[in-house]
Amino acid sequence: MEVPKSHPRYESLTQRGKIEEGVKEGYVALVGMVAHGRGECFDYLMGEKTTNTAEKAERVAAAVLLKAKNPVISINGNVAALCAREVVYLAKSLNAKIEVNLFYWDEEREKRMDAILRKNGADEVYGTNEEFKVKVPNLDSKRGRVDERGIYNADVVLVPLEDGDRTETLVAMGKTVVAIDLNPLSRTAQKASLSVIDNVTRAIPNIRKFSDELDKGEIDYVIEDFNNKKNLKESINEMKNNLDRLSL
Ligand code: PTJ
Repeated sequence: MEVPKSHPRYESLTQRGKIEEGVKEGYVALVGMVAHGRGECFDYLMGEKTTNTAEKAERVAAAVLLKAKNPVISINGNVAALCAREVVYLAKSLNAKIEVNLFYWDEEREKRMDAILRKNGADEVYGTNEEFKVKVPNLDSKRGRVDERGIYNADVVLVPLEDGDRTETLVAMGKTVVAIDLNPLSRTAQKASLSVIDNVTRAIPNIRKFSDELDKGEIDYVIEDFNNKKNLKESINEMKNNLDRLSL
């Protein structure tokens, strides 16, 4: 459906349309619609804009990714539908790999993911070749099969819209996990090394902007000066304060 730009819910309806299109094209899981709806609800609570705490975390995410030796951006169906091109831009600016990782895995979806990422400018896509797949320890879901050239050997993994199990496993493997999740209470947000509580459609371009702006000399300081647990708590307070304002 064509949404007129003047519609007050233009942005939200456009995102829904992209998810719907992805389902029709066979690369977004049907359950991806449910996940998107949950995200919308939290986005509403935070005022559908990047909050101060999210912006802080996005700047640190850029610093962590710039400092990484082998950074990898993990992509699932929803992320590909919402912002495949922005992910490719970010990967290029960070010299990071893009790896397809699906919870509701099937071969056909994986192929379609590969195609959609290449259509959006990716030169190389990891995680779509059986030859290089290895299993991470203690994770039985399909997410546990990763590319040995990518996530398996990554030091930093950016995981937008993730499930908590894998975040926990990757952290236990000694990796720095940067999660993007609108729900600050999710296990992913709680277990990640760095939690960006924002819509992936805003977070990815913001991280790229910060990665372009950050001076090499300030990277270590930006990382050391940040306390994830504290910032996460503040992000919950921001939602609370936003509700208080609205209920006055
Ligand atoms: O493509 P697949 O097979 O890997 O499946 C992807 C989904 C997203 C369906 C799968 O990972 C899943 O079921 O995820 P969950 O457990 O529902 O978690 C999704 C999380 O992402 C929830 O905490 C949502 O609040 C959050 N979320 C949804 N939309 C967005 C979001 N976070 C950031 N930006 C969004 N646009």
